[in-house]
Amino acid sequence: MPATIQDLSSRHQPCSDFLAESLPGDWSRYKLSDAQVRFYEENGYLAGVRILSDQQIDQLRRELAEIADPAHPAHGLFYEFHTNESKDPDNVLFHALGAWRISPGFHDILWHPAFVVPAAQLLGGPVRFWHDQLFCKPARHGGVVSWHQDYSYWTRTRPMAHLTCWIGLDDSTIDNGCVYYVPRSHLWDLLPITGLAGDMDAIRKVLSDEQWRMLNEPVAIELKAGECSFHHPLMVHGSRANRTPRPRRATVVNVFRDGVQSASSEPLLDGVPVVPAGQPMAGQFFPLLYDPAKGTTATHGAARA
Ligand SMILES: O=C(O)CCC(=O)C(=O)O
Repeated sequence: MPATIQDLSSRHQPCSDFLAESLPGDWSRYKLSDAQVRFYEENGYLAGVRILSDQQIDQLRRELAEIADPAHPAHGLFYEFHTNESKDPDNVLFHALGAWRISPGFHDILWHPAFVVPAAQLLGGPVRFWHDQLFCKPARHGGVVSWHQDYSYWTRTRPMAHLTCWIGLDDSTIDNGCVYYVPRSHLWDLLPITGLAGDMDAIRKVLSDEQWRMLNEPVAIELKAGECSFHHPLMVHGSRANRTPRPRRATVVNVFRDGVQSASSEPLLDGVPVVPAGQPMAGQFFPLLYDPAKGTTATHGAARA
């Protein structure tokens, strides 16, 4: 790595002024209502929670444009980088893991109180970082994300106490390929991996007739840029193609409740040292983001929930 490249994974607190307008004040303003928490528990998802200001959206769009270029000097810090996960040029899905190591906005968003406070409520405890993802569909030839459960990809971390937060960097609509959820599918058993791009319905072969019927009655999660949806690790979700003249860009933050352990003696992410099976997930790559019992992580000082 050239000397000038900083790996931001060594910084376990906000490292820029990205959150300057979000941290001060009483964090209880970020709390979900009891009705929202109940909705999540019953349906496996919760949509329409605002995370980002217009200024923060603009900053993330600018940083995304820079880091999506494979010639970016810190490109090697991505855990995974797929300019097109589908390989089909008419159905492009840009998908990358590890932006938090590279650019300040994607780093600091992990500590955003509008994210960590609700996440702690939905997880029922302290929030530890797992990894981030970028999911971007270009205008006109954006591809699908096939129906899947996130935890199918995460069985190497246990117990299942995980949560996903999907944050739009554009308005997402039915036309430009918004996420769809299958309400209450978080009550299904774990399904095997059937693929993430290309064939939207590849999951069909592992579903019962009743599950297939439910899958054909999904809910479209249309969101304004800067809003998020949270979903359970067993929630079946996917998204359709983008044929509009507008891109559909999103950043995703995956977390788990503190105390989740490694269940593998292989590296959990590319380039990350092994966390031996049975050891709690922790260390440079898996920072504790927020502990509701303490009101905040130490470095947030006065900004208490
Ligand atoms: O962005 C999308 O369309 C899908 C995102 C997704 O699969 C996820 O957030 O787990």
